[in-house]
Amino acid sequence: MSEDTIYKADRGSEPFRFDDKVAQVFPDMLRRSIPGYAASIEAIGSLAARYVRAGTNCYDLGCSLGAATLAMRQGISEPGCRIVAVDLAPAMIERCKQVVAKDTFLPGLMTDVDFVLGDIRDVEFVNASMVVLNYTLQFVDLADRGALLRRIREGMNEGGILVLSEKVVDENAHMEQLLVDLHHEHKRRHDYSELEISRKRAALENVLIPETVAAHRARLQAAGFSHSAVWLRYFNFVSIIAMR
Ligand code: GEK
Repeated sequence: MSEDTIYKADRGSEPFRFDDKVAQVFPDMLRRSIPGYAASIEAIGSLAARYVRAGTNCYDLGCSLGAATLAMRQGISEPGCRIVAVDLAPAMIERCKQVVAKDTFLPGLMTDVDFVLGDIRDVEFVNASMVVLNYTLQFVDLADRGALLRRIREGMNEGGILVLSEKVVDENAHMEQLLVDLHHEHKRRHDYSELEISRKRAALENVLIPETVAAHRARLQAAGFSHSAVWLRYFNFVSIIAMR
């Protein structure tokens, strides 16, 4: 796994982009930056085993290098399914194809994967039993998030599930400061320097827009999901399951 050294360099005021440099070091970046990331991937596999029905579609929205796609594929135990893996960044989707092509885990079921280079706001959702937004909605314009979730819900079958993982903010300023401090401490423990942490933070300003857990759950309810629950929280990162 290539080491993420991107913000060892001064990149000036350049906003964060999912380019080739980022794609090359992405697994290391996510592992060291997102507390709970590995747990989210593991649970996506378990949830796929429970909720994906025969002959249905699964969507990995903002798939990056396909970690959630592989977890779903390894978890699915029903025949005739299809996974649609979507990402806006050419560097990500190209590498994702290579990663998935090398997946040799499965003894029997080889669920097909369709790769889509495009915006998740343009995807048509049909016959879906599982939809994954693993740390992706936070990059979508705030104004578009509600409509996207409504369309996802409309394309889901009864009993289908959505996994929504996000960086969040706390309503309380003191709590928010504590959670940010703990996250930065976590990054220092994973060998990011103070300078790398502050450069990355500046680059993500206005690119990654976090919301409160309450805002996410209210939007899910407004989109028509019957209920939702936070199943993972690690500092200011959460993962929510919502049921159709
Ligand atoms: C994982 N889910 O490993 N349409 C399509 N893709 C988008 C959009 C959009 N509108 N906006 C952002 N992306 C992955 C990790 S990373 C999380 C997801 C992170 C894509 C973007 O190109 C990137 O690949 C991904 O969403 C977000 O489980 O970097 O913190």
